[in-house]
Amino acid sequence: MPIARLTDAERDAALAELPSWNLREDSLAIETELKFADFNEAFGFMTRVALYADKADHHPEWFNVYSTVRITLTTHDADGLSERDVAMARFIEGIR
Ligand code: H2B
Repeated sequence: MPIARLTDAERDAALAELPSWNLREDSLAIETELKFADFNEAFGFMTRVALYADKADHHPEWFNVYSTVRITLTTHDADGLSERDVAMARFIEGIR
């Protein structure tokens, strides 16, 4: 199901409130990197994000090595960024 892509102004306004997130070079995704004390902390965090993703039907692209988690958010159904990516990034900011 298609969902609206953010306008450049909406995207920039959202990013201004998300200082830990960077716009990917192609402007179609936002990215962040998180460091935890150890794997237990990292995977606990990932579990909380996974439960959110399942409920919201919106899923992160992510990469984990031990205590590091890298996350890319984009909306495939929008071919770019949507409000769903912003909502997920805000959720992540609340628990990181
Ligand atoms: N996650 C992300 N990141 N983007 C999507 O477009 C998307 C998704 N679409 N999770 C959902 C699932 C869609 O494939 C299902 C059918 O609702």
